[in-house]
Amino acid sequence: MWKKSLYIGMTALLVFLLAACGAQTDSNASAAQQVNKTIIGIDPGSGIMALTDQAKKDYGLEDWTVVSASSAAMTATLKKSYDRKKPIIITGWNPHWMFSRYDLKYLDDPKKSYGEAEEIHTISRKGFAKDQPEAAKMLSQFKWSQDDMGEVMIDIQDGVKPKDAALKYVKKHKDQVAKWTKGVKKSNGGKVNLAYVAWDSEIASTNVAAEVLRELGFKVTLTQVEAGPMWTAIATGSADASLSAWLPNTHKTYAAKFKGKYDDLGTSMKGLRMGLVVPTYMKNVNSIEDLKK
Ligand code: PBE
Repeated sequence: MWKKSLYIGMTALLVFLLAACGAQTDSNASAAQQVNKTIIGIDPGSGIMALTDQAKKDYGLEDWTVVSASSAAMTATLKKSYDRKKPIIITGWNPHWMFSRYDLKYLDDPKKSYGEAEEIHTISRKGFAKDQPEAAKMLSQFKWSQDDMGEVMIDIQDGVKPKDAALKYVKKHKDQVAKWTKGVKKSNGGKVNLAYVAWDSEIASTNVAAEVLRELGFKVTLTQVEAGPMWTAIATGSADASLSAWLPNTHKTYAAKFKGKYDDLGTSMKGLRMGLVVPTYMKNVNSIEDLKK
């Protein structure tokens, strides 16, 4: 009998100890303790996951875990923690609707692991501009701001289908669409296959560009893939173009691997940002360096 109660006692102690070692909500605890040395990441092929690996080395955080999932899973986890004011660290980027929905802050990155002055590029397979010069011209003229993209992203986040959110944007911003389509001749069903990755920013841009091309008479198909396969699809010619290339830093490994096998049609957006992001209620952490404490 005493053996059994000792066993129960030991189990209770173990549970207590495990809980004590786990994530703490005590705001005096270090950020490392509060989140149990865990960062909520996104899809493994994304540039931000590679950059986070680099950040772990740069800041001596080798014993931290970066959970890889998808950007949808990351935002779901963020919402869960945020609603309960629980500590959480995520991999985040601009443009993204999460910054208008939640009060969040980037952790300072004095070692610049996440680079600077990132841009979104539109890339195409070799020969696309020759085969479909009008579509290529429109895609190279497609440029917008973070606020513009935000309109579409927020609608999608509110439950509007990406295609409908894109159509709404295109109808509302006729002047901008006129700039994108300036000098572009209409097509009679020319085919364009756009590859994209399911990041909120790229779901928005790809759907808007697709609707503009459709208005011009193109038959557009969208193919959703992971980051690596997206670059491969462009390099091998199985997709025509993609608005999902983040350069010069985020996708530098892919750009180097496929050098000479794709064309750069230009940038659609500039001044992007990436890094580790926390809710502003996590007051004791402001820099990635604070994670060492
Ligand atoms: N992102 C958004 C991507 C590019 C677009 C920052 C999540 C990445 O490869 O990390």
